[in-house]
Amino acid sequence: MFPILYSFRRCPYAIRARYTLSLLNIKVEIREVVLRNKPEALLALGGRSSVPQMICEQGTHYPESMDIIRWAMSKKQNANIYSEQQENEIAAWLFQTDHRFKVWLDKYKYADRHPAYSQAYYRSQAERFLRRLESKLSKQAFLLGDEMSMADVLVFPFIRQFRGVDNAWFDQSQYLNVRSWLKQIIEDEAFEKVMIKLPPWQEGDEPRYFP
Ligand SMILES: N[C@@H](CCC(=O)N[C@@H](CS)C(=O)NCC(=O)O)C(=O)O
Repeated sequence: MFPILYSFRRCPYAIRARYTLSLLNIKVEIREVVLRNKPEALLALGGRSSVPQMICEQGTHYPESMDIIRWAMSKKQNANIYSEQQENEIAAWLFQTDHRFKVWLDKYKYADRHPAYSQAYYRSQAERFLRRLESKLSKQAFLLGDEMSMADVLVFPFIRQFRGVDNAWFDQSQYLNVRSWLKQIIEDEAFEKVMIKLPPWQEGDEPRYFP
């Protein structure tokens, strides 16, 4: 039996979890969820009903993307290769992404639901994080240095989502280094594997495995 991963293809949190599992080659049973029609088996896990979530054979429940990622990294000793300072940097990028940038990203994406300000205003707020990324990526190829690291994996799905709100705006924006960083990651074969299309899971389906 493999752990069961409830996932949603386009969800940035699920993408970061799948990317990590794929990178570390940790096999799970994958169940594609339709958010407006969540399966009973996911709701029955209790607590939050967001994706991604993972449940192991022994019943251990991993209710958030970072729980899944930490579990995956703990399974592969050589994945824990970061110094204390790098761990701190990863934690800072994670915090900025999940608790600062994401707030503005959602308002930018769903500006019609937040009529207090214009879409351009929400984008300009989100751009504070883009400037931070741009500054870092103008000095080095990836967030921790010249190689891709967990920091990039945690952040890039959200920049991809930001780009998707208005591709044309992003692709001509001043954030040249952020643009090429994102392009490099999403045009790589590793990302293609993570974005494989699956039909929605239904009770009784034959298991599908990932990666
Ligand atoms: N903090 C969670 C957030 C996950 C999340 O918000 N996922 C979204 C999809 S991108 C979701 O499931 N939304 C539907 C819901 O919350 O019911 C994590 O890191 O896994």
